[in-house]
Amino acid sequence: MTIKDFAYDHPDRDVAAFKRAVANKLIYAVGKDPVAASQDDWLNATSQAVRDQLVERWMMTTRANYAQDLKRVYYLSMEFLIGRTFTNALLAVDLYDTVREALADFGVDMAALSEREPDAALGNGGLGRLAACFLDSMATLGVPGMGYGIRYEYGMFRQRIVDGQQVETPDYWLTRGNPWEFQRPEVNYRVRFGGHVQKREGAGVPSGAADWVDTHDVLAVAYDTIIPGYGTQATNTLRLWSARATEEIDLSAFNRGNYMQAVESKNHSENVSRVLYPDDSTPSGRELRLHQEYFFCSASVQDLLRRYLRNHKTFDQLSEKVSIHLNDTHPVLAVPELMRLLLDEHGLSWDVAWAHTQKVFSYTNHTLMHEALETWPVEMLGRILPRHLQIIYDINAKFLATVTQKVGNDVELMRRLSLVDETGERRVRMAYVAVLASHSVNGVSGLHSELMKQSIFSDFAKIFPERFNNKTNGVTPRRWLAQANPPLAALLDQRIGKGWRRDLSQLEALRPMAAQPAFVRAFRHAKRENKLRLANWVEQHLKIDIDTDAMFDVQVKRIHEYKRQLLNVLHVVTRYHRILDAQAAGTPLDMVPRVVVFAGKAASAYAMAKLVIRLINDVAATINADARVGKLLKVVFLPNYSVSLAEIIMPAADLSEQISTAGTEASGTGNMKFALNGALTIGTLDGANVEMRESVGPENIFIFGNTTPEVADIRARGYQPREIYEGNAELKRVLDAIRDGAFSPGEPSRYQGIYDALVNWGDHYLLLADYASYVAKQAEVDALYRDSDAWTRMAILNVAGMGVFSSDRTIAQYAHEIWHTKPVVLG
Ligand code: 4GP
Repeated sequence: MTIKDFAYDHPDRDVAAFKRAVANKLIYAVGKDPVAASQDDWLNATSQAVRDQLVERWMMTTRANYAQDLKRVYYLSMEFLIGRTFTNALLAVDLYDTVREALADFGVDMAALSEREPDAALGNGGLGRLAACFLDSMATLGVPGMGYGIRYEYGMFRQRIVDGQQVETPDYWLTRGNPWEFQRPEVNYRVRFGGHVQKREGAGVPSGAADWVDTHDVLAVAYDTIIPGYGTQATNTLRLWSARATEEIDLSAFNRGNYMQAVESKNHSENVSRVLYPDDSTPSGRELRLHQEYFFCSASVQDLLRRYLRNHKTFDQLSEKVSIHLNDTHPVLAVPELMRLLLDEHGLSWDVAWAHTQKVFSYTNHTLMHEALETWPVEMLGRILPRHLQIIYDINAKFLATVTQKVGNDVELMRRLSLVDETGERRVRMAYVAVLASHSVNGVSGLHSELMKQSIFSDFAKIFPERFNNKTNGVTPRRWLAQANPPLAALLDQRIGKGWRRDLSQLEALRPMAAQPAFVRAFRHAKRENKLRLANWVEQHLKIDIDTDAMFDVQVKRIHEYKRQLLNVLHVVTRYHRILDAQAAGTPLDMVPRVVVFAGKAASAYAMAKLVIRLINDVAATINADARVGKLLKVVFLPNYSVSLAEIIMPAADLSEQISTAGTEASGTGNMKFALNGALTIGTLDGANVEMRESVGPENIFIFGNTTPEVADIRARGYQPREIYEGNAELKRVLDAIRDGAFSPGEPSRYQGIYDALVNWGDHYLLLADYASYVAKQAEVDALYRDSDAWTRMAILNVAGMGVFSSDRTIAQYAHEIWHTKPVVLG
């Protein structure tokens, strides 16, 4: 029986049929009379009708995966920053116009509907968004796989700006239900915590097996979302786990009439999947986080073993059929969990289990920041996951023994290599567990992968040089060009055809068009439409009027000191002073008008990042209210940065700010999205900026600042930011203005801390060292912008050079070089 035998008639591209499908959903699934239906009801009904189009493909793909017994990739990630699904799904099934017309016939505006869909913000930043782009590319390339993560009820917090300051509010994104997910109550696993370990003894018991007893258990219940591929029938699944209490309520308490206590323990268990940790590159020492990590690792590993065992009687073929990819260290507990299951539940010997483990796992590192490298106190691990701590100890002991065998007893080396950091409170270094257990360890840009080998993993890179490799990040052209930028997408379709959506290297064909005046005009026209769209958003939400002729100079990303939003602010204030000086002197000022746009969230506990947000808002308020400035300079901070807001911002940018201290940004992906949408980049030689420069040509990108070796050199020589401050009058004036309350007259000392951090406390990220070269480069940017044809030609060449930054290219490399998977064949 094929799935088609059961499938009901497809509306395909037939508007009347789709109208019937939507009306059916509205009446029978949502339970609403069309005359009484709200916008949200229509969105819900339409989403379900669109989802139906995906289900058949999904079942076909799943059947084919089983029939072909293909190797599957399990992508384990604490974060999937998906954003909205509706438009993405419409484009995938090629029903965009059909659905728009069908809804229009009902008097419903599809654009307004799609704006009502909440973002699935199950991630903090780059790492989570990368995971979402990867799912899209894996489906599109037919890589049999599955994303595993947590179904947080509260996603990334919503950011409001109140009196210039970030205020966090909870993001309960499921208020109106989620039409895209399928709850699978029958797919559930017991996840255990606490208790203690008993050695298992007796004849036939493999050495090392143990029993973990007296645990508190939580159930992990699966929720599945279909991930459609583009231009293919292939789909994948994102399986997210939600926590349920194992016992609905505590019956004895209930019988004693203590209702509150009865539900309390249930609530406690279910807290595990309640909320996403709003941290980015900061450690979170909270026990709940450890529970979350183990919760989803355990459920995922149990689930994938169950699937494997459906088709296989022994574990001999495990590594031929299963790849488990660790998206950073958050899922590393999957390593001792797999070992535990193989040893204790399936009776394998240690050596066999460990050999499987090493063949199955691979790991991506996303940051070199020392403070972001996860470690767990031995005491906490031992209390919450006693069996896993034992297993980690055993892995460590065996590893150190083999090293000793090779190099002799080098105590210092052992101390550095040990999975347990013994300095101070003993802690397990999760990144080391990942490196040791994986056959592949990759960074996310050429520069980062090199630095990773030289810094955090230098000892391991000497022992296992063959494990380390690079996979430069990419972004999906479906969401970040086709969906986000309809005017440019339409222009590309007309000039180079539609194939770029699945093969982004086709953008190369644009190169000669940079010399064609008609194309240059059309390209500029598309940019203008996008700028208008953003200007409307700003007018609507912030009541600020921005000029679309001005250069849109944009920096949007998480707020973090290393990303140096503050350096951007120093430049803004420099321009402000220049405008005031010219006004005062009555001299004409030939300055390119700019709208400087910021957006991004600060981790809720990161005081300095929050202070930077406040400064940006204070500077914006001062400059925007200063009549002397006029149209020359506007500053806007767009609140609540999100995937859906990024889709409006990226296409509208003229200039993309990628200005992190060299050696700190692992890759960046925003840098790619901007350039793909025709913005020029001003940036340091950091992360993937380095490869972008190669790809678009050094003459088509504005690179400034100290390089990674220069940064190291400056630090080694004893960096003295105060000398730079004293020696640069313009910079000094900017910093003094910030320090003295020019932007915070009601509280003049508000930004003393920022001044001190830069001038007196060492300027850790070398803003002052890069200031002069940044400001000089900005002058070159201005000069080019005055020649709008030259600017647009360069923007076109940037788009033309971005083919290599498709996540399809990245995933093809992962599939070929790390996972060794073959694509599914659909009949
Ligand atoms: C980010 C990195 O900071 C960014 O450079 C990179 O592009 C992105 O991962 C994807 O690889 N890291 C995080 C994190 O988001 O939480 O560490």
